[in-house]
Amino acid sequence: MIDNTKMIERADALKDLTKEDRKMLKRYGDKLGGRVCGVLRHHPEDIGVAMDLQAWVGAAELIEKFNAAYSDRKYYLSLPVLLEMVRADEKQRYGLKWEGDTLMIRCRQGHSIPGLEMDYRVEAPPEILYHGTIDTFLPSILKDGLKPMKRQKVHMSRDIPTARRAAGRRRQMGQPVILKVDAGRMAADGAVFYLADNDVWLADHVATEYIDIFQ
Ligand code: HQG
Repeated sequence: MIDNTKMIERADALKDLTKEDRKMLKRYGDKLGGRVCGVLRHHPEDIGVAMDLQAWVGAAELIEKFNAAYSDRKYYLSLPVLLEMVRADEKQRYGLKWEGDTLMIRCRQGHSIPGLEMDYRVEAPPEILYHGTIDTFLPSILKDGLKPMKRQKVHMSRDIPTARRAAGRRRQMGQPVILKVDAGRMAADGAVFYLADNDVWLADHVATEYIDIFQ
C-alpha cells in the first residue's frame, strides 16, 4: 500500500477541518465519496475537470468545479474535506502527488474512461487471488472468463473478505459468489498482473481455465 500521509501533511490543511465539515462527512461522506469516485473514474466531463492520461486531476480545480456542479447538494469539497476523505478512506481508493506546488489527486484503480494509460506496476502475483461476484453472472463468466466489463481491468484481491465485500455490492441482483483465480499458473503461462497503489490486483482478462468457484 502506498501511503498518502506525507502528501497530506505537506498540504497542512487538515487542521482547518471544521466541526461542520466533520458532521457533513459523517452524514454524507459515502455519497460524497461515491460522487467524487464517479468523476475521477468515469465522468470527469460531468464537472469539466481536466484529467491527464494517468487519471490525475488538480485538487484545487476538482474542488472548485465539483462544488459548482453540485451546489444543490448537502455535501461539498474543500481542501480539508478532500484530504480527510483521502486519509480516512477504508480502501485507500485515492492517490495524491505534488507537481511542484500543485496537489494532484486520482483514483488508484477502477477507471472506465477510454484512452487512459494508467501506470500500474507490473508485479508477480500471489499464487491465489480472489474475485467477488454474484451467481447471476456465473454462466457468462464460466463461458467467457472474467472480463473488465465497463472498467479497464478485472479487479481481484489477495484476501477473501475484500472479495466478499465486492460481491456484496450486488446483493440485490444475486447471491454472492467468491471465485478463486489460479494467478500463479496464469502468470507462469505468460499473463501480466498489475498492482494498484491500494493493493488491488488487476489483469486484462482471466480465462475460465484459471477460475474455480471457491464458495
Ligand atoms: C462481472 C469496487 C458477466 C464481475 C470493488 C463483476 C472492486 C462478468 C461485474 C472494484 C464477466 C463488473 C471493481 C463476464 C466479469 N460475464 N459478468 N464474462 N466478467 N463479470 O464493478 O470487480 O468500492 O466493474 O464479476 O470493490 O465488481 O468501487 O467490477 O461483478 O475493487 O472502490 O461484471 O470496484 O471498488 O463489475 O468491482 P465491476 P468489480 P470500489
